[in-house]
Formats: sequence, structure tokens, C-alpha cells
Amino acid sequence: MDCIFCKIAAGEIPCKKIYEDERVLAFFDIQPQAPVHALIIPKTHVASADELTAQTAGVAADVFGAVPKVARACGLTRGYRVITNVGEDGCQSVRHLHCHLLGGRKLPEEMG
Ligand code: DGP
Repeated sequence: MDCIFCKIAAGEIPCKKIYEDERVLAFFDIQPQAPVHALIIPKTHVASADELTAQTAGVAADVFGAVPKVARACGLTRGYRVITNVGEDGCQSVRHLHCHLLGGRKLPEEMG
């Protein structure tokens, strides 16, 4: 499968790693939109939140379970935002489920 995040998870494409365990990987976004902009991905390929099922919901739990660890590793003591884009209207450019973790400044109130 030609998936850039699968290749990053497999170590075939380098990244600036923040956190890793057996099921998830977190690394800095290549196009940061905040002083801290991390991505958290499952090592298992799921295309987006829209593809989740009762059988694969644990993949989302793994990603969300890593959120506080990544936030602490990034020093985000004042809060942050977690976003997952889905599909064309959601402006999802990489079709591998991922959370954006944004922080390091007061973020705009607007969400869309
Ligand atoms: P989204 O638009 O929600 O699918 O976000 C995908 C993000 O992935 C986007 O902010 C840019 C980032 N990205 C794409 N390719 C790479 C890469 O090769 N390395 C890193 N670190 N980030 C990438």
C-alpha cells in the first residue's frame, strides 16, 4: 500500500519522533500550523475516523490514549487542541487516520 504514514510508521521515511509505543507513533508535522504541531498515528492502517468500526475502535483509543503523553513530552501545560480531519470537506490530505495536536499559543476560537 502506498501510504506515507505507513512508511513513516515502518521507519522507511524519517520523522522527528516525539513518542512511540507498539501501537502508535507521534512526530512533528512537516508543515506546522502552531508553535507545537504534532501528529499521532496508529501503526495499523485505518484510512480515517470515518472507517472506524466496533472492531477497529481500539485503534482510535490507542491514538487518544497517547494524547496526554505527547502533550507532556511537548511541554503543553496550558492546553492544546486535538483535531482529526476526514475526507475532502474535512481537508484530509493523508488517508491514514491521524490526530493533529496543536498548541504552544492561545489558539483561535474558530473551528471551521
Ligand atoms: P491532514 O491534512 O489532516 O491529512 O494532515 C496531514 C498532515 O501531514 C499535514 O499537516 C502535513 C503532514 N505531512 C504530510 N506528509 C508528511 C511527512 O512526510 N512528514 C511529516 N512529518 N508530516 C507530513
